[in-house]
Amino acid sequence: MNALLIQNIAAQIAQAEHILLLTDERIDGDTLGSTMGLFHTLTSFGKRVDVFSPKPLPKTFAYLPMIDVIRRDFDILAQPSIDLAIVCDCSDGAYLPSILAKMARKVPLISFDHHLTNPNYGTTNAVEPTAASTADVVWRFVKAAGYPVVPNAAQCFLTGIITDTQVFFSANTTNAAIEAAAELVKYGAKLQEIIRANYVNKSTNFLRIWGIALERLFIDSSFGGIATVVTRKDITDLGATPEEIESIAGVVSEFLNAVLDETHDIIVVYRETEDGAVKGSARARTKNVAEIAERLYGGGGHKFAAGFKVPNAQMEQTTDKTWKIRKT
Ligand SMILES: [Mn+2]
Repeated sequence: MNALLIQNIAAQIAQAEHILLLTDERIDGDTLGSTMGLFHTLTSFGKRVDVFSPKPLPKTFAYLPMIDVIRRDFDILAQPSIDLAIVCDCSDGAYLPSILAKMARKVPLISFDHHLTNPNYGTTNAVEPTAASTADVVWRFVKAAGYPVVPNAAQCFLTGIITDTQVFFSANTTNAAIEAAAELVKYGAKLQEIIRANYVNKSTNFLRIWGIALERLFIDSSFGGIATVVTRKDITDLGATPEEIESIAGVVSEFLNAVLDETHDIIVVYRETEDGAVKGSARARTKNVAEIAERLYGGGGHKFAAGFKVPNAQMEQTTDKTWKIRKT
């Protein structure tokens, strides 16, 4: 982010009377961490700020300070006093037109992001594709703008960095992210609390589902990779909570993508859902799984992280070690 852009954004914030912060619709630690970090920073010097999220928040993030200020009712959008909107970690802006249409008037939109594919939909765009997380983009802006740094903001920004790099484990980890993390700890962020909430602290049911998923790994010729299955029976047998079920496919596929040896480029996790469908979560290191998910099942997503849903379907074990989707 160059000095001119920093000045431009700081000037818009200085002039604003009432700021609306928006999370992405794909709720994760980075969109929540960068948004709430900005909330704590701006309110610390007296700015009037409201925060909107289009989706419910997982319990995992209950440790983020004042997370309850995030609201989902459209009433907050309609406040005529809002004169500036800021969105964090929203790669495509796809959900924004329907949200912005509910506002009392058209206001400038600042977008902080780190996705290479961001089409610069904001009126001002602070997009750094080389950054490991949006949180460290926002953090560098906060420092450069000379804003006060409160411990609550530090905790939120560090959450974005830690979750988007999987504790500096993933390939997108940068020196800048590691340096930012060290600074944020000095400003009062609690690294252990973030790791505990996001990476350990799993229920025994959750771990048993992991066990089943690991046991069932098979070669999946449809995706040309390795895959596993979580059935409805597994879930009812174990009495897992809806939140554990919702997160399992993403968590297992991220983990396997990280730990599998080089011979496996693609990993797919199939999960039977309550509504009688099969949902899939695919990850890859070099191949375009979004393209495969779209071709096979009309799915989509990012090149290395895609999903799909097949309605009226279940998983069928075809041989000892392989499974396929069967329409019901
Ligand atoms: Mn991110």
